[in-house]
Amino acid sequence: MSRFPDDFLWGASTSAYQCEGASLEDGKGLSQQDVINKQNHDIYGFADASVASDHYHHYKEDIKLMKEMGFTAYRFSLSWSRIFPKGRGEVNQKGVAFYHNLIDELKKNGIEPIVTIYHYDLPLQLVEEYDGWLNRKVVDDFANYARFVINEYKDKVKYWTTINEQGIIVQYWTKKCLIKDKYLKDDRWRYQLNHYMNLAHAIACNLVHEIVPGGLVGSATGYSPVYAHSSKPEDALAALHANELRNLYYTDIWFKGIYNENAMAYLKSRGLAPEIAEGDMELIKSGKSDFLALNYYRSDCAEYASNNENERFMGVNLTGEKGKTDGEETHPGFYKMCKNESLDTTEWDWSIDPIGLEYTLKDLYDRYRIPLMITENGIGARDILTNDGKIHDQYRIDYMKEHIKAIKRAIDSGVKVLAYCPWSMMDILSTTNGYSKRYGLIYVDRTDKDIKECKRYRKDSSYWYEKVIKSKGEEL
Ligand code: BGP
Repeated sequence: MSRFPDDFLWGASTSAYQCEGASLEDGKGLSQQDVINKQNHDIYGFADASVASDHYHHYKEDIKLMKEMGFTAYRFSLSWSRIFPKGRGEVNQKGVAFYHNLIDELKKNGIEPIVTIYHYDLPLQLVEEYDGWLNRKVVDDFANYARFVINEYKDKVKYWTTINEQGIIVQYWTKKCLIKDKYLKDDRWRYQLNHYMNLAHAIACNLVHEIVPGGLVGSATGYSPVYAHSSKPEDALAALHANELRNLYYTDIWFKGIYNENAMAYLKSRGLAPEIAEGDMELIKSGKSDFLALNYYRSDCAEYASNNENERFMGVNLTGEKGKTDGEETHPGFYKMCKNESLDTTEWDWSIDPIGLEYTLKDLYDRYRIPLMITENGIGARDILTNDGKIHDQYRIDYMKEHIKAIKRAIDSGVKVLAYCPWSMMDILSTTNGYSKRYGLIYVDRTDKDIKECKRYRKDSSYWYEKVIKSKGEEL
C-alpha cells in the first residue's frame, strides 16, 4: 500500500456519555442519556451511564494509550450538562476545567482534538421544562451553549463537529432523545426536531467562523449508501428514494441549504413534513460547512414498496443473534429496506461493506466537492479477555484494514479525506447493546453487571493500528 498524505489525521472516536461516567460528579447535571440508559438498564440489563468506561477518571491513562498507538487526532464530544448542569444559566467551572485538561493533555501529546458539540445528551432539565428538541426554544439554548464552548476552547480546537447523526436521531428518536408519550403517535415530530437541529447546526457553523481563527466546522452524519435489491427499475427507484430520504435530506441542507425536494414531497404527502418558520431557510443557508464528518459502518439495500404497506422506521437487534432485527424501515409507495444477500453481517445484522465506504466517499465528493473525514467506523463484537490479558480481535483488524484500503482508493481517485477516526478508542457503552457489544481498540474490563475497576488492556487491533499509523498507512 502506498502512503497516506503526511497531514492525514489518524485517531479514534468516543462520545461523552458513552465513556466518561461521573454522571453526577463535580457538579454535572443529568442528561437525557443518563435517564434513557437507566431505563435500558432496568428493562434489558445493559449498563447505565453512571460509570460507563470511567474515562473521567482515566483520561490521562487513555491519552497515554492514544500516544502509544501514535494517534494524531482524537474525536470526542462535550457533555452539555457537565458545562451547563441545567442546560443554561450557571456554568459549572469544574466541567469547563475537565475539558481544558483533556484538550491540554491531548495537545501536549501531539494529538489534534476534533470536538463534537452535541452527541445525543441533551440536559435533562430542558426536556423537563419544554420537551427538549421538540420545542423551538432549544435552538436558543443550544446557541448559548455552543457560543460558550466555542469561545472557551477557541484557542485550542480547530476542528468542530456540530450535531452527531441527525438522520439516526430521526430513525431512533426514542433511543436518542427522551420523548414524552404524547408525541409518540405522530411521526411528524421526528422531522420537526430535525428541523430545529438544522437551525442549531447553522448557528454553530456561523459561530465557529465568527469566533475561531481558522476554525473548521461540519456535521457528523451517520451515512449508509443504499443499493437497489435487484436490477428491476422499481427497485432502482426505491434505492434512489431511500438515498434521498435517509441521506440527501440531511446533506443537501448542509451543502446546498435546501431540503431535498423529492424527499420533502414524500414527507408532505404523508403529513410528516416539518413546519418551517419565516427566516428559517435563510438561517440554514447562512451556516456554511467546511467539511462533512462521516460515521460509516455499513451499507443498506432497498426495494419497491407498495402504497398498502405500513409506515415504519428502522428496527434494532437487541440480542446480538443474527437475524433478530425487529423489522425493516418501510415508507409506503416510496421504498422499503431489505437484506443484501451478497454481504456478510456482524452478529447484530450490520452489513460489512468496505467498498460501500469507497462508494460513499466518491459519491459525496462528486455531489458537493467538500473535504470528508471519517469520524466513526468499526465493528461491534463480543471480545474476549484471555487469562493472560490479551484480546485477539482479528475480525476488527480485517474490518479496519479493508476500510482503510477503501479510503486510500478514494483518495487516489481525487477525493479529499482529512482523517480516519474509527469507533471507538476504547470499549464504551453501546447505544443499543450496553457492554455486550464492544468496538474499542482498548479493552475496558467491566461488564453490564459488574463495573470492576475498568482496567484498560490493549487489544491485538491496537498493536496492528499502531503499525498502520506509524507507517502512514503503508503497512496494513
Ligand atoms: C453511532 C453513534 C455512536 C455509536 C455507534 C455504534 O450511530 O454515533 O454513538 O454508539 O453508532 O452504535 P451502537 O452502539 O448502537 O452499536
